[in-house]
Amino acid sequence: ASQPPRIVDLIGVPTDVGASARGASMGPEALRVAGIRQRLEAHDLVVHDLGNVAGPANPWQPPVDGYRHLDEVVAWNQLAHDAVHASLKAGHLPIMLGGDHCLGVGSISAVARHCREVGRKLRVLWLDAHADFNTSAITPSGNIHGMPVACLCGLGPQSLTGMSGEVPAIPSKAIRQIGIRSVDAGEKRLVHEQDIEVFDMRYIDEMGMRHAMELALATLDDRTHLHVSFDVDFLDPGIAPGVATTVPGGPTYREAQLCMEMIADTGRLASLDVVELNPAFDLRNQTAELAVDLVESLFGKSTLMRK
Ligand code: 4U7
Ligand code: MN
Ligand code: MN
Ligand code: MN
Repeated sequence: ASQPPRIVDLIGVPTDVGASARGASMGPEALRVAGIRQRLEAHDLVVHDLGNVAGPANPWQPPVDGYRHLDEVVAWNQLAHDAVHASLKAGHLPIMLGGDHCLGVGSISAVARHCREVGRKLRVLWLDAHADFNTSAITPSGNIHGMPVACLCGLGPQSLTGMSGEVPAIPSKAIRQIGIRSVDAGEKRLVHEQDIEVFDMRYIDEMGMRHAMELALATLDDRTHLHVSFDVDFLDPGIAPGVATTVPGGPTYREAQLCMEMIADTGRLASLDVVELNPAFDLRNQTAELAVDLVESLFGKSTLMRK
């Protein structure tokens, strides 16, 4: 069993082609301004800021056949896939700075490909207010940032489902969704059909974040690659206004910290997405600063020494 990588690669993917509100393209720079590099370096990590990948402009068109900007979404995801895969291949820990959540397809397809290549198991934690399980047939918006989990499970256009080299890229049983509180009607049926394990806000209300995370992190072993896909709208909008798709009733500051600290405690975190931060909706970069604070906790920040 290898030690978790200690070199972190920051990969900026500045696009909002998968959303209908503009502004997630400014996410990578807002996270840098909030000091993501310095905060990680304070934890004895070596940080390589690889800068931003460069993809096509947002054409700002209505959906066609249930997809808005499919060609541009594929292009950006291919760039994200290639950058994340190269980072993993180098033995580093990639942090993809989004960008909207359509990029989860490219990032996690790269993780899936890497896990196949090195014979690792995969666990994906999807921290989000939304299930992101729409397809072109059921989407209320056509926005592909509402579809990445379905694509990873093999439901979607071949240009996105096939990105890892296999369809589905990941088995649905590898996924745990946490914080969910907005699921569209057709989406709800698919999430049930695919048997995705969901710890929604009702579950967290009744059982607590601690119990939810204990179950979401159960059965990890030293062969497991743990990927976290952190959609910033996971957080309660009262503390995190800097997203385009706020849903009331999300985790508090303390609940979110506990979630991140329990992930850190596993020692298995091997790749991360920070997506959907939208500086156009933020107040003095406070949501970017909060996201950086929580990322720091994912790498072991806690008030007192525990071990
Ligand atoms: B995000 C939505 F209809 N479900 O598909 C959709 F409510 O990556 C929202 O989680 C999707 O921020 C939100 O457009 C995508 C909508
Ligand atoms: Mn290196
Ligand atoms: Mn999302
Ligand atoms: Mn969301």
